[in-house]
Amino acid sequence: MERTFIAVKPDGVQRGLVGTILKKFEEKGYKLVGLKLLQVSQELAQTHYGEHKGKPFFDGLVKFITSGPVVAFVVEGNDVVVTARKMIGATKPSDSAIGTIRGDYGVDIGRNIIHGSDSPESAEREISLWFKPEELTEWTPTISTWIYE
Ligand code: DAT
Ligand code: MG
Repeated sequence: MERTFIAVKPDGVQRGLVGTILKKFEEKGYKLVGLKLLQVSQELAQTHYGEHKGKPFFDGLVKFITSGPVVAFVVEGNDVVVTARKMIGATKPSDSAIGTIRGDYGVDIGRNIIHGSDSPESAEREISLWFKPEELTEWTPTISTWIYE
């Protein structure tokens, strides 16, 4: 089973979208294995977005992600990395299909509500960056046999 890292960014938390977003992942059938609300440090923000260091939007991105609480979570399921990205939508909200999280709730690329890992390798890196192993919980949802054949 694959896992991915999701974060509701400060704009999503401020706008009261945490429950709505969690509900989408729960209703899809993915298993929640880690969840926390935190104030992101400069160091965590810069490491998390390390691939964008040097780009014109980097400083603003770090300032934004550290500007208020973030809700970080890990979900598990078949092909969850690529499917979560589809649920999230394109980086630029105006390119995101209606029905996706960014397509439904976002307007500006710099306030696009949510982060999701872009590959299984990124997911592994981001999960271990944001969560200690003991913060992730192994459990079997009783509905598993109605989600998977
Ligand atoms: P994604 O979050 O879809 O993986 P990304 O990794 O390319 O997108 O960029 C990380 C975040 O940085 C993105 O969610 C919003 C911000 N960002 C990206 N490109 C930007 C741009 N051209 N101007 C402003 N912010 C940008
Ligand atoms: Mg990215």
